[in-house]
Amino acid sequence: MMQPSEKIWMDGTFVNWADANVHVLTHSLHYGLAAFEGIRCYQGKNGSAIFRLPEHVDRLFESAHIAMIRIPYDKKQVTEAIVETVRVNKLEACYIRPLVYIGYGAMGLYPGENPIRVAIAAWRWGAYLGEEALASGIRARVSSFTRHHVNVSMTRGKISGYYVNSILAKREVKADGYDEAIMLDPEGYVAEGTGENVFIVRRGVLKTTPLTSILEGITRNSVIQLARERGIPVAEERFTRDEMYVADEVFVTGTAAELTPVREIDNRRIGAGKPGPITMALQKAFFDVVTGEDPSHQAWLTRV
Ligand code: PPE
Repeated sequence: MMQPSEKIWMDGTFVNWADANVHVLTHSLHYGLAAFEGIRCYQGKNGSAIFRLPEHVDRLFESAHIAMIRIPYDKKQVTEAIVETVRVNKLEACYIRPLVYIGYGAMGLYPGENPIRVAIAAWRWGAYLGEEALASGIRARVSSFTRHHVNVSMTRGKISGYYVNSILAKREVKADGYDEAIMLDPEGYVAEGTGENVFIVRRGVLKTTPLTSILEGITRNSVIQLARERGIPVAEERFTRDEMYVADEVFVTGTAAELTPVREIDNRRIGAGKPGPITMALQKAFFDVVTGEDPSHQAWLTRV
């Protein structure tokens, strides 16, 4: 169970957590066309700061644009509402979930003039895959479900309905005792995790899936930059499941998952079976930046 906070921003006003309800005939609830974000706020040495807020707001608007949903606020208003949501809930570190959805009005697939509604919630959310996962790595399995074909779902959009695919994949691997699923694209190349991008390290080169059939992860972008700054060569290239098996290191990135090492895939040990040196160096670099220990990326932090 999640830990409730006090208030949720809904369509311009704060309502009590327990009263943040919608009509059961809300269009998005039935058909899944909605856009959302996942953002983290970290407590650091100079107070709390939201990580890469402008990039998350941009992506929310891009997702809505792809979905042909017109957000009835501008970026400045949404940005201010997100900061305000963290403040009114007096949260030092939290996960923030903005959601843009099609409200109650007409039913049927054509949403017509149904109102577009916006909600922003924030709550305390610790390590997504567990503290142990961050330290020692997870056991993953390649899913029997295929990630979206680019002309089935437009994966540049973080669109609610797309996550049906992720939930099915996640349930399948959890039922079999694994921590996370890795999905292949329709051609059989590695795409992404259910809620993470995938990286491999082989012979000193960091490789990650190109942005053709995956979500354009903001953590992915941050980790690529941190790696390049440390002189680690980065290639955005397709790779296969067996290339993961023989990689020296594998890790996944996401706002929720942060930078989580992968120690086993499809019952094959990855590298030494524990988080490798490049993975751990990048994980430390990431946490140092988000908490302000490393002041070199102040521009990524929005003070609350
Ligand atoms: N791929 C997918 C499919 C995905 O959902 C996420 C984020 C990423 C990659 C990484 O993107 P970014 O967060 O910008 O680095 N998944 C969000 C939802 C997780 C959830 O369970 O809800 C997240 O991490 O917030």
